Amino acid sequence: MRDDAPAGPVAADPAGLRALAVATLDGNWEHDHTVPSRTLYPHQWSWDSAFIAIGWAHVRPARAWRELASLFRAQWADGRVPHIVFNPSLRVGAYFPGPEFWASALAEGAPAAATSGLIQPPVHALAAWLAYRRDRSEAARAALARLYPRLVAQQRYLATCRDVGGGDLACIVHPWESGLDNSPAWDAPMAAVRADAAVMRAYRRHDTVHADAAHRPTDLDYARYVAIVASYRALRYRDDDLADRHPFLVECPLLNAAMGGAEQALARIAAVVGADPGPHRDRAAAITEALVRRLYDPTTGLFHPRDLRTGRLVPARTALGLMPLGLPDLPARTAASVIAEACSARFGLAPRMERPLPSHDRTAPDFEPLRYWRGPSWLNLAWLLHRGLRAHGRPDLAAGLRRSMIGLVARSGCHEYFHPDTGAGLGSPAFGWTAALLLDVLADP
Ligand code: 2M8
Repeated sequence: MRDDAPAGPVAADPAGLRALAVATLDGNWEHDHTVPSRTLYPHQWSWDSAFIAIGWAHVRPARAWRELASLFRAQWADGRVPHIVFNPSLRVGAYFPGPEFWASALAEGAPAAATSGLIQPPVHALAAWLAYRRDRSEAARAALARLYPRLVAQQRYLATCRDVGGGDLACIVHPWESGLDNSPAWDAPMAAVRADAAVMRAYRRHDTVHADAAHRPTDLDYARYVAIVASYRALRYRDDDLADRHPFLVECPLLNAAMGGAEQALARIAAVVGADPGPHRDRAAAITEALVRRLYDPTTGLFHPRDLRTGRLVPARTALGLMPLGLPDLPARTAASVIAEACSARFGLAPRMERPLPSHDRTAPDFEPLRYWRGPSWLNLAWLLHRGLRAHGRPDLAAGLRRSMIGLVARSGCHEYFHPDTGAGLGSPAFGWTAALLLDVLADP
């Protein structure tokens, strides 16, 4: 089956949209978690589960807690939350790279379940907090209390094992850890990874069976993805020697903004479960300070990834650079410059948006409107920016973004991503976080 966009509007009113989103989530529910997509991503993904839990909290709150609990059952002893938890009942080859490629069982401290060895942005504490805000039942409080130490361990892993640059930020060791796999943000650091596209002849890519190859990362991208995993796997996914032995080490603005946001959420959660919020507030402030110090470029008015191999900021202006706006304690002048960039022709944010938010600078020569994270619009990026705009006193822009998100799904359905000019649906047609985050914005006018 190929994923083609529907021809006309799929739902015209909020009730119809809500029904579509709930049906999408129900269709992707799999005993204790929700798959991002039945075709492209049939296992459990880390940050997808967090976004999806936010949606479940609106309609079937018990599933929000099961979703997060099942993910954190696969947490490693060192605190890392794996970016994929494999469903053992699926056939070999249901996804590439599958469990046999990752070989997580060889690593010390890996869980019984087969998982990847990578992480994704830690949006889970925020998800848990938002789920609790909607469902303050005794069962929810108990679930939150069980999650709290695991969320704290997740943060500790990032703040210690992943602070390779020594600047109080976490680094990613693979583009997959950013969640924006083939963003132009990774082109420069990826160019240093030695690989040959011909390597992919030895493997069978699963994504291009279900989606148009022109809408996905290239074979050369995949050859490098495979090479970077092979490097980390050879270290048994240990982080001690990364600086000397690993080819890809980058501080990502989105991942670190999520880490700061997680401390803000943990401070609130701590107050509910009888723990001390103070250390979380202190760490949140330290992360915001480090983000501004290390990743903000006053000449572009945006945040940029820092490549630890060269010590330099990556010049590409991508939507990643807008994401620290989600931190409420971002200095007002920094927030104002990020908002100005978001409103520029590059990203087109406005109270009445003509086109949806792109994932990359529209004016850049390497902007590709169809190719995955190199231009298309994604609901999770819009949702994160929407929160930031509200936190920084721009309800007018937040409302414009909200309308644009709803308009995308009304036109094309719960697609994975959307054409940034026409809004046509791309990728998987029944995608979990699109449905979940739509439920969230519909519920909160
Ligand atoms: C995409 O990433 C996976 C690898 O992790 C893939 O391309 O196969 C990304 O969009 C990522 O952000 C997302 O979590 C995942 C599942 O939806 O798919």
